[in-house]
Amino acid sequence: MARKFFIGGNWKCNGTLEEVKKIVSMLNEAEIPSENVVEVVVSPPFVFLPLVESSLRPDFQVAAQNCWVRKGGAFTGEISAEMLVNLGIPCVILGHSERRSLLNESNEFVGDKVAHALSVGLKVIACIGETLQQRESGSTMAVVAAQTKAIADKVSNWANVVLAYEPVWAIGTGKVATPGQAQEVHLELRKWLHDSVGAEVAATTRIIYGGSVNGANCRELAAQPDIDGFLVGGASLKVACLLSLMKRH
Ligand code: G2H
Repeated sequence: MARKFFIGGNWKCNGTLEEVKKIVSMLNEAEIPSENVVEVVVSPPFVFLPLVESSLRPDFQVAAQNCWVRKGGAFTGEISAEMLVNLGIPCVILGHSERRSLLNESNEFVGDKVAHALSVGLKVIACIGETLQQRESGSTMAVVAAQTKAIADKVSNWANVVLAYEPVWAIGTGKVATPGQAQEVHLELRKWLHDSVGAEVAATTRIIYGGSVNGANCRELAAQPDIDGFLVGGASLKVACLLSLMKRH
């Protein structure tokens, strides 16, 4: 089965109410390839989720940028996966490197979060990726395999998981991985999934790339056989840039 190309826009901690309304209305008016060709998900900050969910065109989906590791309760400041489901939010980004590094989210914690989010019916964009120091010391594959294993240890059904390979050194730096660098890791990840999880999961799971993707560099990356889409940060806030990504992949 062909893997449908996936474009996620991660707005991170950006935007005012007015800016978000403007982005949504520009996306709504845009002519883009049909949803049969590309799956589009935008991920606003929590406070804008209901607005975006209720006003965004129905062929695009909405994702939260995080959720709590288990059922809600006395966890001040957290948002539970159940709340997202209750709001009609279908998807969540988990394990982003900004949370791994700034908030000390461990591989095991991310694995638990992925498992819990899936268990309540959310789709998950699970992020993995190595730092520059890890790449330079030759441990890229060991790092991303350990991050993926922590998810695989807790998850048996991968149907609702998209794996996002985001090398930390490429995130928000303007220093995008070359198509060859990204393809090499995606291929190794697919092999890892094949050997450690199963042939069907390896063949069907979308592995998307994130890290300084924009309209100018996306075409060559998208042409790589194991790159099934993008998770886009900065460029996704510029609607023209996001649209050019959808049209050019
Ligand atoms: C990585 C990416 C989106 P950017 O965080 O997930 O951000 O495209 O700004 O590098």
